[in-house]
Amino acid sequence: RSVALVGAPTDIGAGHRGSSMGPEALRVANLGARLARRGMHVVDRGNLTGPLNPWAPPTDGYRHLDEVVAWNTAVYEAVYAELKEGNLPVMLGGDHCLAIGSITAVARHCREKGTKLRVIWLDAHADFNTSQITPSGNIHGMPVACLCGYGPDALTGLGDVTPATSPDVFRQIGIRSVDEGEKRLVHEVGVDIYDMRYIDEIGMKAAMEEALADIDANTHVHVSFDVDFLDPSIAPGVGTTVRGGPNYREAQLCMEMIADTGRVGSLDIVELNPAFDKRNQTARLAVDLVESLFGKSTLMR
Ligand code: DIR
Ligand code: MN
Ligand code: MN
Ligand code: MN
Repeated sequence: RSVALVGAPTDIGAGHRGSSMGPEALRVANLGARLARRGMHVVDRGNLTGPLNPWAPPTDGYRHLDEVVAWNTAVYEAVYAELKEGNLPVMLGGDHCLAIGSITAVARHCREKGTKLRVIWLDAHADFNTSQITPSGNIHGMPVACLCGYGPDALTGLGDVTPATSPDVFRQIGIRSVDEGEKRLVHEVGVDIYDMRYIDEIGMKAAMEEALADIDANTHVHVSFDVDFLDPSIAPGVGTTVRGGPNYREAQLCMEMIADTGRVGSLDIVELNPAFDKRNQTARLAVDLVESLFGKSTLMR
């Protein structure tokens, strides 16, 4: 079993340019070598290709819909191919719209294997906007909605089954910025959201225990790691910083507890934007946390 790094260098779904440089920043921060040092067999598949960013205004509530579909089709096919080969895909974004493709692929893999899917969505944002309620038209604010069937046919129907998933699959951690219409929708559909107030009150440990409850030997855990999950004081290299996120130790504990399930089967690392970073520190922090997600700990191994 290999870890397969799949780069998706685009900022097509974002409101700032620059997350297209994310895959290379993660490579420069030694992601591959760090995972190899953990005893994992790592293969770097290089980067997928797709349309350039036309930097156009939204039409009918979507910016760059055709280009987002093209990139997600490429991600879907690449991630599905890795899972089919028995590999653990790590999608290097790119902006968070790419999770539509990767999680649609993971959902198909789980259906074919008869495995239960659990998505741990680490983010400052709920990413549950639709074309009707989005304040921006940016599709990186819509992937969870699309995966649950709320979105354009071209994105909700990427895979073999539509919708690819349902809200009960998701556990969202670190949330602290949800738009007005989005608030109504996440309540209506019942997304399980561990927002920062909840984490402040009960602590990261208890929150993660709840979010990871009933993961069993037959569960595939997909982690979708939006780097803006982290507090901007430690992770400035993202387009949409929101203050009040998890600090370094809280983020480490979160990753370590996910690792302890032993069920991580796929990962997205998204929204890293080197144009906002300083000395690649946010990429290096993301790599540090991903090592923990794959089992690095202070005293063991
Ligand atoms: C905002 C920003 N909710 C939007 N979303 C972001 O435009 O829909 N998601 N940055 O990661
Ligand atoms: Mn996001
Ligand atoms: Mn975000
Ligand atoms: Mn699997």
